[in-house]
Amino acid sequence: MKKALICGISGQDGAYLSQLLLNKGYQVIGTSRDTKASNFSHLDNMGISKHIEFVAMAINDFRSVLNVFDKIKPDEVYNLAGQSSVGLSFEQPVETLESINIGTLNLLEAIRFLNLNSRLYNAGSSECFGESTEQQPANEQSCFLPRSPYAVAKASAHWLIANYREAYNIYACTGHLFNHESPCRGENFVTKKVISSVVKIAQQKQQKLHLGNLDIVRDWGWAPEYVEAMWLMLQQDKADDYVIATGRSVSLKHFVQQAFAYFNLDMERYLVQNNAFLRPTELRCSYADPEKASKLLKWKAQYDIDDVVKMMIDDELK
Ligand code: GDR
Repeated sequence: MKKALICGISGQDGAYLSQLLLNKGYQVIGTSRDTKASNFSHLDNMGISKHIEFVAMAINDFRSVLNVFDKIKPDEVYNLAGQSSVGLSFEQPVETLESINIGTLNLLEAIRFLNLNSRLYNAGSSECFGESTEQQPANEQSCFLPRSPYAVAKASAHWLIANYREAYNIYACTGHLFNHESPCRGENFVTKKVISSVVKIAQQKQQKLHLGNLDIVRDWGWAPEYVEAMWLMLQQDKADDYVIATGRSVSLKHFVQQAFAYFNLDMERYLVQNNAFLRPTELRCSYADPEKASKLLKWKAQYDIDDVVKMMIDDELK
């Protein structure tokens, strides 16, 4: 039985990836900094916690990473750990760089030091590319122009993966996933905030929805299918980096409009633009070209943003 180690298992992607790997017959081992204090509610709700072995690991502590790798000797490692909020990275820049950069380096060093054959997936981000346009969407050849501490850290981690792959022949990949959403998203991300607020407004439990910049444009996809791309990256003959996205970008305004339209409500009556939610620097437009994944991984998104809005609302109403 193949062993998969999911570093940072408690979030949205950790939950869907665990489900996918268990269905494929893997032994799944999940890490979090403190397994006793962590919240594994997504895994509990999916009814899969009992099939997962949880181990405590602080990704920014080499001794801790080395111990876990030495004990488990995983076939596949998925690095989903570290800061995941772009907004929070402006408030916690040091923690962001430490958890993402030192964290990724510790995983690579553990594989190198123990001379393991583990294959490593590293969660990159569309944020690395900075601004892109419909005419020139970001792909694997695009240069990086990060615009937040989070994006700077993810760009640096990308190069660590690329360097260790070349220098030590480690099978390591970065997946630059564009925004991917689901009912398991935390409320600190805009899609979940919008969906749960619009549902409350429709049920007359909330008056207004406060948001920052409504003109931002993102490629929003469906998280449960994005984890399949992570797995596929580790099943190839050669390790490589990939952009994962739907190929369709829309504005936040469009997203919000769709959510209110579900209940036949007029967005303008409830929406408040609030500067408290603006970021010091903002990535305005993000467009993706996911052609390489389609050609080499045979992966293509089945759902786009309009499906995502509907599926998130349907779940919220359950
Ligand atoms: P993002 O996701 O920063 O793209 O990173 P988020 O949902 O936080 O923001 C998306 C865009 O919406 C704007 N926005 C608001 N955002 C939040 N959170 N709350 C608001 O009230 C609000 N109003 C407007 C933001 O400014 C931003 O432009 C996500 C994360 O999952 C990263 O980990 C991942 O790498 C990238 O997507 C791809």
